Parts: sequence; structure tokens; C-alpha cells
Amino acid sequence: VGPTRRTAALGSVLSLAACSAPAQPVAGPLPPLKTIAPFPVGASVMTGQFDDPAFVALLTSQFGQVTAEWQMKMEAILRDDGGFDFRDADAIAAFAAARGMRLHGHTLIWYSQERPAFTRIDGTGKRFADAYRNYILAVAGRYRGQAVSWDVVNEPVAEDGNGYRDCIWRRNLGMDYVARAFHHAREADPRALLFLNDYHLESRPKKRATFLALAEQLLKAGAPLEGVGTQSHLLSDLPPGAVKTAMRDLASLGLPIHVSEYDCSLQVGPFGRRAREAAQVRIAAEMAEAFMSLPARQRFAFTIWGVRDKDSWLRRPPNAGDGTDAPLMFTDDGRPKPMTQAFVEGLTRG
Ligand code: 9MR
Repeated sequence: VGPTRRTAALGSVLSLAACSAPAQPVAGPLPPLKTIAPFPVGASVMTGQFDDPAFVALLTSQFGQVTAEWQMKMEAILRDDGGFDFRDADAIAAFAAARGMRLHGHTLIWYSQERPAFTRIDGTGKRFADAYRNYILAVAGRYRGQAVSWDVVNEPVAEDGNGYRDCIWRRNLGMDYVARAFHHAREADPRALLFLNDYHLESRPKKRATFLALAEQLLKAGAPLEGVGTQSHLLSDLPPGAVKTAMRDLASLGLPIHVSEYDCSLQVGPFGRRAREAAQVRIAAEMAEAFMSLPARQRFAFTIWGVRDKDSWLRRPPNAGDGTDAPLMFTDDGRPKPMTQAFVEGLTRG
């Protein structure tokens, strides 16, 4: 029986090692993120999640701010006929208001949100410019007094950091589309803090430099740019130190910084699940330390792009890979993870 049992035991060990088990939850409780961090901690949300009591309980106990994951974008708000549909956006705003959570607006102008209401008037000059202004006034105006901030322009920098993206906004308004958006947002809401937001600013120094150059041009031209958003969709291959260097560069403008969409994917990284999880833990600690090293007035907020791993966009097609990614701070059943513990501990070391 000996060998048989040994083989069976070995077999079960191997199959355990081979299956990509979700990250182990942290043993023992952690203080809620919103009580321990000396800055607002946010999460992205979708209205469908509000019917899930476990989600709502976890969200409201851990986070003090929300961003709509997609329902305050043009794709949700702007109908093909040019009319507005604010139902989902209003539901998110009402949810936040009812629970005393801050609302961050995301996003007014994004290259990827080309909608029929605009493609129809492509190339019409003043007509296009008027519709552009009208859209921003309508959306930012609707949440005036409630949204504390807006991502006014999202992802303007080219993927490789070489200049700026081509898009319907730029083709019609020139690069001035960015400054215009900020002026219109200011007109709509005199008090919301206005952000320029982009991603891969940690992993691509060139993209970061181009992003910062745009921010500087905007400031020089008198556009009401008031904060920089670094999405921080990180991969577990990010080398040590990259986060700190990026944070220091981004802080050089003196503006508040929003880590606006943090997650850390295990789909890319060192060989093996364990090594990737270890990198994810190290990166979470570095993020906390880097954010804490900013002067308090520059720590606008730290937002995580989802709550539980199963809520992540990286678990949904077409971005799900093999379906086992675990990029967020809580397990599928709502428990904090090693990366969460590392983040909390990193807060005290910044
Ligand atoms: O996670 C978001 C996903 O649910 C939406 O379908 C998608 C399109 O609206 O946008 C995703 O969020 C993106 C964010 O708005 C901007 N930065 C990248 C995010 C992940 O793709």
C-alpha cells in the first residue's frame, strides 16, 4: 500500500500546485482601508453591484469614494440621437450621496468613446465644437456640487508615448480639444477638481514624459488643470523602484495626484503564480510608500479598479486571459489579501 498511497499523495500535491488557486486570504483581520489611510480610498462601481448586499457591505466598510466604472462615460450617457440618458449615472451619484461617499467623475472626454451623435457631425466645424461644449456642460453640470472631481480628458497620450493619440476630438478641434475640455468643465462646475488621466505612466518613462509635457502646456496656457491621474493598471512584472520614480516625476508639477484605477494583474510577470503573487505584494507596498511620500496636500485619493477579484475587468472577456487573474485587494469572498496587508503596512513606511 505504501507506494500507492505515496503516489496518490504526490498526485494530489502536484494537482494542487498546478491549479491556479486564488490568492490565499490574509489570516486575521485588517483595519478597513478607509480608516487607516490618511487620504480618501476609492473603488470603481457599477449599478448592478448595488443589488449584492455582500458587495455593498464590503464597499461601504472599506472605501470612502467611488468612481463609476463605465456608467458616467459617453457610451452610457450619450444616446445615438444626441439626447442624454442619465439613469445609471444618477443611480451611482445617488448611491454615493446616500452613503456619504465622495464621487469622482469619470470621464468626460476619451479617445475611445466615439459615438454616433458625434460621428454624424464629424467635420462640421462650429457645430461639432458646440456639441462638444454642450456635452461637457450637461454632464459635469448635472453633478455640480456632488462630484468632487472629474477626469476631464482620459488617455490622451499615444500608446508608445510618442506624441498624442489621434481621435475624433483631435481631428475636429486640434490638440486644443484638451484645453477646451478643461475650460468647459470649469464652466460647468466651478468647484470640482479637474484631472488629466492616463495609464502606463509607471512602466513607460517616455509616456510619462509626454503626459507631463501636455500637463505643463495646459498649465502654461492657463487651462484649469488641477490634478494628475495615474491609473496604475500595473502588471506584476514592474521592476522595483518604478513606482517611486514615477510618483516623484508626477509630483513635480505640484498638483494633487490621484492613483485613479489601481490594480495589479498576474497575467504578466515572473515565472509561476507564486512569484507573480510575491511581486504583486511588493508592488502594493511600494505604491503605499510612494503615495505616502507625497506631501499630504498632493494625496488626492487612491482608487482601486474594483473591490473583489471577481469584480475586476481583468476577469471579464476580452481581458480575462485564463480567467484566474486576481488583481484586486479582496478575494472573491471579500477577504483582504497579502497585497492588502502589504499596502496597509506600506502606509506606515512612506
Ligand atoms: O473597467 C472598465 C470596463 O468595465 C469598461 O467596459 C471599459 C469601457 O468603458 O472601461 C474599463 O475601464 C477603463 C477606464 O475607464 C479607463 N482606463 C482603463 C480601464 C480598463 O480598461
